[in-house]
Amino acid sequence: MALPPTYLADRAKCVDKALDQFLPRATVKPVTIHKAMRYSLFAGGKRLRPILALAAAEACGGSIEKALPAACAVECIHTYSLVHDDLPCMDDDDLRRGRPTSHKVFGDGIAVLAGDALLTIAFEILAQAEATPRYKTAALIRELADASGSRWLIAGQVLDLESEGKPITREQLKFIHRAKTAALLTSSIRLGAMSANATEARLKNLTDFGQALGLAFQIIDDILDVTQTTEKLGKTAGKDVQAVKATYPAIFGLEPSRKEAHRLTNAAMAALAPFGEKGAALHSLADHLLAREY
Ligand code: GRG
Repeated sequence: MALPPTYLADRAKCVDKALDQFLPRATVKPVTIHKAMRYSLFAGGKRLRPILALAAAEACGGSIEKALPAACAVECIHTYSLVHDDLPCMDDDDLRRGRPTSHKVFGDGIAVLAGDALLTIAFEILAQAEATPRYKTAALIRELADASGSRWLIAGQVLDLESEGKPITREQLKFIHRAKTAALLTSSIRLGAMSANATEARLKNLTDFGQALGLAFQIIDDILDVTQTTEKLGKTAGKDVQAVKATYPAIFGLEPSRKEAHRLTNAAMAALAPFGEKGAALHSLADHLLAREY
C-alpha cells in the first residue's frame, strides 16, 4: 500500500501543533532560550520519529492523541542531539534543516543551553503521557532515558568522536550506527506502541522492525552524504568524508551499502507480518525511508 499523498504532511502538521502547545511561547522569559528552542524545533525537520511513533500506536489499535506526548518527546530529544552535534566542539556545522545552525544564530552558549532545555522538556512532555494497563508512565520515561542516555545515543556519539580519523572494524561501525541512530528510532516506535498498551509480543515485533529500519536509515544517511547536494540535504553534504568519518560507503563501498539498506528494510517489513493490514502504514513508511533523497 502506498501512503495517501498527504499522509506525511498531515502527520507532521499534527506533531507540530502538539509541539507548539507543549513548548513555552517565544515571549516567555528568558526570551532568548525559548526562541532558540523553537528556532531548531520548527526548522522544517521531517518528523520521521514522531510519525513512526504515531503509526506504531495505530498498528497496536491505539489513538494518535494518546501517542502524541511520546511522539513530541522523541522529536525534542532528536532536535537536542542535532543542536549539540552541530556545535564547534562536535561536528562544527553551519547548516541544519536548511538554516544556519543554532550556535551560528544564538552563539555557542545559548545553543548548548537550548539543547539542554530541549532534552529536559522531552521528559516533562513524556511525563504527561497517560498510563495504560500494561505500561505505567514511568516505564515510558525509563524507555526514553535508556535510548537517549550514555548506553545508546550518547554512547554512539562518544564512539563516533573517538573514532574520527582512525580505522575501525565493521562491527564497531555497526555498533555506532545502532547506538547513534537506531536506538532512538526504535524507541520512538516502542513508545508509540506502549502508549497504545501493546502486548509483549507486538512490542517485540516492533522492536525487531525498529532495529532493522534504524540501521537501514543510518546507512541511507551515509549514502546520501556522498551522493546528494547540500541544497537537497539542508545540511552540509560530504561532511563525513571531510571529517574522515567511518561510514558504510567508506568501509563497505557504495553498492554493497545500498544492498544492505535494502536487505535490512526487507527484514524490517518481515517483522510486521503478525500485524496484517494494521501494519500497512509502517510498511509504507519503511518503503518511503528506503527511497528518500534527503
Ligand atoms: C550530541 C548527544 C549527541 C548526540 C548526537 C544524533 C547524533 C548524535 C548526531 C547527529 C548527526 C547524525 C548523523 C545523526 C544520526 C541520525 C540522523 C540520520 C539524523 C538526521 O535525522 P533526520 O534525517 O533529520 O530525520 P531531520 O532534520 O529531518 O529531523
